[in-house]
Amino acid sequence: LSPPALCRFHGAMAGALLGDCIGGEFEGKELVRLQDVIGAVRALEEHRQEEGSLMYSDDTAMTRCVAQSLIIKQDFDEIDMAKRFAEEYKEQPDRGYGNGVIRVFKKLLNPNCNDVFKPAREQFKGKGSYGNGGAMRIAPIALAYPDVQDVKKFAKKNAEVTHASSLGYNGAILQALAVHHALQGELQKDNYLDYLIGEMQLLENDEKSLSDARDFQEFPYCSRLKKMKAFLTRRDVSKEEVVNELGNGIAAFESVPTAIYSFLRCMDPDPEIPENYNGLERTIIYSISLGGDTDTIATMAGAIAGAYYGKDNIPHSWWKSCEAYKDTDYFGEKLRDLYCSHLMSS
Ligand code: R7I
Ligand code: MG
Ligand code: MG
Repeated sequence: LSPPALCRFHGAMAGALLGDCIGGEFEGKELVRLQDVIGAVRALEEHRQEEGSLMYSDDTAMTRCVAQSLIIKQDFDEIDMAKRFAEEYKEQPDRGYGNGVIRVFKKLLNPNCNDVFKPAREQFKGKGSYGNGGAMRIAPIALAYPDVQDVKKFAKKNAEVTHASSLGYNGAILQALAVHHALQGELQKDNYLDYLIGEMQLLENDEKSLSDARDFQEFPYCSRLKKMKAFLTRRDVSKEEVVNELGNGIAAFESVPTAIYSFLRCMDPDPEIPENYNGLERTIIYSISLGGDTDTIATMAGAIAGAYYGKDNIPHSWWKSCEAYKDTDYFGEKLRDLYCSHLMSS
């Protein structure tokens, strides 16, 4: 068995960074015009933005922690992971973190904390967070493990350091599977979705998932993945429909499916997006144009598209505009080394 090409690992890390940095400007706006997003990327193409000047947010700050921990420990280590998240927050608290998760970091920073999963379990009156913070940072897990069972297991554990609600960590598992599968090569939309639906059906039928979902709707992930399948058979799906049916919010179930949809939809040209943009560029532009939690939806869509299309499809001018852009090559290379070493030992 041979590992995926290096350009896919580079692409996933760079795509995630682009989504966060370019999407950041639009975060929280409900109405984003496609023309404004295209205007923003044109500014990068025309070098109207200084090198490295688009700042990344908590999405990337945490993704970098995940990558660094995996690379240094050469495996998943929840204690090291939790420590990195908390230290990173302490050093740069103004990256735009969610309001709730800050309490987790503060508890993790207490030297008496000896169970790194406990602070997350105490969030939101013991229900745990359903925010998308577990999913937004998960790409490095998908890049480090060739075995899908490992991807699922460690995506869940990684998310559980901050997100104890199954609605939160199931989103992280779904996003990790979406990246992991896109990394493997050519894909057919229907098969890809059927595979994800199959995996989520198993997860969403466990007791805790059924009970956590009761406050919202039944099978929040599977129901959206199925809607998505119907959307993909139509050419006229409007932005309003996507936002209403799939969501564009800060909850994991209202953003992870939307990121996956953006990637799949943008495999085909879009009459409203100029033809000179490739599938990866289209994915970033489209996912931001949906408004809402734009940095996070675009970082997740960007990671999937980057894993699929590879770094050759990432425009140099976009990439170079992002803060710490050079690091994505380092992370991609080291994570692929780890992927290969796991492949050899299996
Ligand atoms: O999930 P999280 O890390 O936030 C990530 C988001 C991304 O958009 C980033 O770009 C950044 O902007 O933040 O942080 P949490 O604080 O765990 O969850 C985010 C928000 O979701 C919380 O601040 C709450 O508003 C909401 N939320 C909940 N509200 C009520 N009850 C999450 N879980 C609950 C809940 O159980
Ligand atoms: Mg953010
Ligand atoms: Mg966000």
